[in-house]
Amino acid sequence: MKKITTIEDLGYSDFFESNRKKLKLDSFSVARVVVEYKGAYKVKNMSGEYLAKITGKQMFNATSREDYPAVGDWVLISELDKELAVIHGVLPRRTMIKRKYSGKDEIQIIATNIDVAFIIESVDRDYNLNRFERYFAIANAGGIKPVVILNKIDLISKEELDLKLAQIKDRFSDIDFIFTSTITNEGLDELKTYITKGKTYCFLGSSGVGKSSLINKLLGENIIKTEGISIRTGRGKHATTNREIYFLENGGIVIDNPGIREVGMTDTSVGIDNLFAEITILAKKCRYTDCTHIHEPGCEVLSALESGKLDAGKYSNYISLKKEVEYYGMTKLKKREKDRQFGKFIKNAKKELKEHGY
Ligand SMILES: Nc1nc2c(ncn2[C@@H]2O[C@H](COP(=O)(O)OP(=O)(O)OP(=O)(O)O)[C@@H](O)[C@H]2O)c(=O)[nH]1
Ligand SMILES: [Mg+2]
Ligand SMILES: [Zn+2]
Repeated sequence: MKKITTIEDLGYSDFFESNRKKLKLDSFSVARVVVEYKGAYKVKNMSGEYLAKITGKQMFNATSREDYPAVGDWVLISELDKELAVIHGVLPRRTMIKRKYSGKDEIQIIATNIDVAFIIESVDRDYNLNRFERYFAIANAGGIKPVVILNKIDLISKEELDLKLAQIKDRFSDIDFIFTSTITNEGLDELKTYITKGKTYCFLGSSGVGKSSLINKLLGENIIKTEGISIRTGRGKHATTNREIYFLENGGIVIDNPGIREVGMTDTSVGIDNLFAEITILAKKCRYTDCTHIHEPGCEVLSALESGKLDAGKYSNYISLKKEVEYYGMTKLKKREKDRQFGKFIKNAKKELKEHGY
C-alpha cells in the first residue's frame, strides 16, 4: 500500500476544500472514511487512522440513510485520542452510488466521491446483460462513469470469449469493457491504464467474481483475503464483509466491496433516461406526453420495437427499471405520509397530556 504523505493522496480536492470553507467548520479536522463497520467507521487523515462514531446529535437529526457517513466520504472530526474520534458532519458529496435492497424500502449507499465504478462479472458464470444495465443506471444516476470488467477469461475458450464480446458490443455500444484474468494476468495492464493518481475507483459485482483478487493484483501483494467458490452452490462465499479503501502505489484509490446480490433502483429516473438515450429520444415523439410505451397508440418506442430498430432486451429492461423507480417513489410517499400522521399523533398526544395537566 502507498504511504500517505499529503491529503491529496487520500483523494482530497478543491471541491471539498471550498465546501469546507463555505461551511466555516475550521475547528474540526477533515478525514476520509476508509472502512464502514456496523455502527462505526475507520477514518483516515494525515495524523493517522481513527475508529470513529457519529455524534448523538447527528444521529438524532438524520432523516434518511443519506445523512449518515459512507465509505468515500469526507467527514469533519474531532480527535479524542490517538485512536478514537467523533464525526460531526459529512462534507457535500461529489458523487454517490446507491441502491435499494429488494423487498425492503431501505437505501444503501455503496460508496461516495468516486470517479469510476468498475462493474465486474466473471465470464464462466451466467453473466447477465440486464444486470449490467442496472449497474449502469445507478452509476449514471450518481454521476459516475461505469466501466465493465469481465474477469476469469482463463476459464473459457477464445471462441466463447469472442461470442460474448459480440453480444456485449451489440447491446452496449458506448461502454468500455476490459477482459481480465488474475491467473494469466491478461488485461491487468489495460486495467491499470484506467487508474490515475488521486482518483477513486469502486469495484462492484456479485460475490466470487474476483473483485478482491483484482485489487490484490493492483496492490502488487495479497493484502485482501479472497475465497474459493463453493462447489455446492457455485456461488462466492462472501469473502469480503466490509467496504474498504486501499491506496495503490501509483496514487489510485480503490474501494473493495462485499458481493452485491441485487441492484435495486431508487430515485434513479435521470440515470435511466441518460442510459437509455435512444428510448428517451423516441419517447419525445410519442403522441401522448404521458405515454408509458406499453400499450398506447402512436407510441414511437413501440413502433421502433416492432420494426426491430430497438433491441427487445433493452426495451423490456427499460420498462422494468422504470417501474421499479415508480414503485420506489410511491413507497417513499406512503412512508412520508405515515411519518406525517405519526408526527400529528405525537403532537395531539402531547397536547392532550398538557390539557390534563401533565
Ligand atoms: N480462474 C480464475 N479464478 C479467479 C480469477 N480471479 C479470481 N479468481 C478466484 O475466484 C475466487 C473468488 O475471488 P475473490 O477475489 O474472493 O472474489 P470477490 O469478488 O472479492 O468475492 P466477495 O468478496 O465474496 O464479494 C477465488 O478463489 C479466486 O482465486 C481469475 O481470473 N480466474
Ligand atoms: Mg472480495
Ligand atoms: Zn410511447
